[in-house]
Amino acid sequence: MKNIDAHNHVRGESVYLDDLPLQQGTLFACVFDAPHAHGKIKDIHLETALNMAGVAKIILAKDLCGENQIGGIIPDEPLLADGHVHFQGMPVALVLAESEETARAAVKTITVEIEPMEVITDPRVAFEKGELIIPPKRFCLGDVASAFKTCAYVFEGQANVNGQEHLYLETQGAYALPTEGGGLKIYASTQGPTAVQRAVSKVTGLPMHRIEVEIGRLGGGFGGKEDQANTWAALCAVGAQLTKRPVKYSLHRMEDMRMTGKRHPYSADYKIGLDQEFKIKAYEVVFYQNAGAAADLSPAVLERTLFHCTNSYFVPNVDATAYSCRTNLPPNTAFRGFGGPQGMFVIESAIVHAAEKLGVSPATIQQKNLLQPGDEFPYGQLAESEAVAAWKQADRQFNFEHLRRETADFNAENAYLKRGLALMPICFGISFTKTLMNQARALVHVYTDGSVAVSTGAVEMGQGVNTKMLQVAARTFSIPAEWVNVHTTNTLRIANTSPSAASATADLNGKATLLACEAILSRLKKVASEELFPQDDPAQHLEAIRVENGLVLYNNRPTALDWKALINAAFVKRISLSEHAHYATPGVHFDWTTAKGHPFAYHVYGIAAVGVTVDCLRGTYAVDFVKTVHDFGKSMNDAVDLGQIEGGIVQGLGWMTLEEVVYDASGRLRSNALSTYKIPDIYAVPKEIAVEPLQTDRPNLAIFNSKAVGEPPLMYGIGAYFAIREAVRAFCPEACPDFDAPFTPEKVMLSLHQLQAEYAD
Ligand code: LUZ
Ligand code: MOS
Repeated sequence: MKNIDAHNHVRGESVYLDDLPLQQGTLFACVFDAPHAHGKIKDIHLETALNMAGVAKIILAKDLCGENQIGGIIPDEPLLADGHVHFQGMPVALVLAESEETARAAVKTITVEIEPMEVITDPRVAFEKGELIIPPKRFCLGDVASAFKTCAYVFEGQANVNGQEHLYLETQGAYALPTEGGGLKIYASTQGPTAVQRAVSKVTGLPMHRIEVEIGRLGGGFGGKEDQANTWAALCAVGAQLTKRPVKYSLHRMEDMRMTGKRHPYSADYKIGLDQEFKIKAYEVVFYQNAGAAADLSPAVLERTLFHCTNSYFVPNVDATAYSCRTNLPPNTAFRGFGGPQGMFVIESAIVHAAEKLGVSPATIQQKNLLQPGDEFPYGQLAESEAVAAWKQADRQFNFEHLRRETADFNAENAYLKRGLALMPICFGISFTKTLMNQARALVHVYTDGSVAVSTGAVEMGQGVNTKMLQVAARTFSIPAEWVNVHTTNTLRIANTSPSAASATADLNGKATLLACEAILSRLKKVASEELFPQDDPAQHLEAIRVENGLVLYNNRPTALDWKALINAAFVKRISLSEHAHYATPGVHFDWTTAKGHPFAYHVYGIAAVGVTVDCLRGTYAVDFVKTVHDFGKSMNDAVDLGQIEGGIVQGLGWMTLEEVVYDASGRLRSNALSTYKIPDIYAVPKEIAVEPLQTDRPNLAIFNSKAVGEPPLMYGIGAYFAIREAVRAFCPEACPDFDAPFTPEKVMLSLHQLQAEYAD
């Protein structure tokens, strides 16, 4: 089935926040944000702005009716600066004006006097000074200390990986409308309807039942709107509450880039121990996460780094520690993979380090250590591993030896162009690591004309979740897709939502939709029995009755009833045609006192072979291919899933190659626009992306066995980093660049120039 949004998207008819018709009297918001990264506010000068024609109000922290607090996991984040600023871009004052232009012009006239304090941008410096967001987290398996003593080879090093700007096409924004009796209706571009509702409740002092949050769709989220959409919704809400007028804020790109957090940069120290046969016996790793100035989702992101620190390998002795370090950067936040990719980059670096020192291919070490079914993860869950199956199938379909030979032949023939090849196996746990978040609800109505309306807590952000929800209802009822409509996400219809995140949205909301449809269907079958066999006990016929393709069948034969007649009969009999269903993932649990449990419903596996060509004179490169065998379980929508995989791969490549977030020592974002922050464009995408489904029929907890697909493919992109490294070393075998992602063309050039300096010696 095609993505149901495709038609509207290509015609520009899909309705995003900025497309909503505005109510008369709407005010436009703009934030004055901190020009310094750390300091005490001495004075703020609002006079010029206040005197400008068209400026309706300027709101400061002291004006809020509720609490000046939007921290979700830890209450450490004021909505508006109160006395102190902690990062450049921190909201200080909210200007409301009759037009966007006036609001922005007024903001430009505001000045603030700040007594500067020390600015920390480096997580290791923050760690030295004891600036931790939460106490350290640690995973242990076996006994690393004694294991290292028995290892034939031990290697230690450092790996650094930078952040990433979400660059959703639609910037952050919200529109808040006062409702009768002092309530609020909020249109928000958020992955977390309930998170917005809670934040608005806190800062306005209104109970949650007075606040309605409505979401049509998002022009991308990627994690950037899991928590950080709250700020803009809360600001608009406060504005609407204090002025009794609608308030809208839709951020400019540069405001968005400057004021919002990104993927977390990490610095890590690793120590890896192998035996004679290159089996990994021990792995010790310490992660320093650059959390930024407030907790945001950093503690949860930190946990997922630990959950994925051994990627798809079995390591019998693991000691992994993670520190969430407070710096004076905008609070970093969820981003596709949620800390997992950073953990995986570090163990891949350790393996490549070992392979280079031992003079073997990294693939040799990777393959020998793949998780086998029944192996234990450092957090206690046992793997139902597909890692070996994916590797073998990829070798069969892509012929690794042939790819290696092609690469070597090319390199033998070319002096300045060099190719590199890397394999990147992945393993990603599906479920929110916080067990309570693994629940969802759906509301299904069948109307008297037979048409069906579905509401869930899922937010459509371009990932195609609405298409999947529609498929669940149409397939369960066995009616044509056109008879089903999936509606907006709204906190009045679906309460207490988990954010659309963790790749789990289709599973959680799809299962709730399935339960709702099944409940209605079972009532309908009873009605059908009563209609077809009025004299009999319905129980004796239920088994033989089926709804298929809009018809009611009895023992596989058509009856006088069709779907519409059945719905009508049920309505006449006063049988409920609506259902609100609740789903909670069974079997998941985790105990942080022991750091053990079964946090994930299942894992997604896969492997990519990534090939690149590096121009060793210019430092530029092209990704020639990404060939993957990917564990879909059994995809319920090939087109939607392929779109997720291609997008994820390119986003992962961007993170590992071109995209470089740069803050200077004063905490100012230098890569603050698309002229200075380079994301993959059509020319940077791989020339070939091949996606082969892993042939497996193992049952799983995914909706219709169609495994979660949102985040895992991003991590195939990590292969590009190591493929570029291979190419650099093909040009000059002694090259040993630091493990420091992204591998920008500048860094490729520098590693080649450093080498020339060494040759000169
Ligand atoms: N968000 C979250 C996530 O709150 N918890 C998670 O475990 C998670 N995992 C991936 C992406 N977002
Ligand atoms: Mo996410 S990183 O699944 O919001």
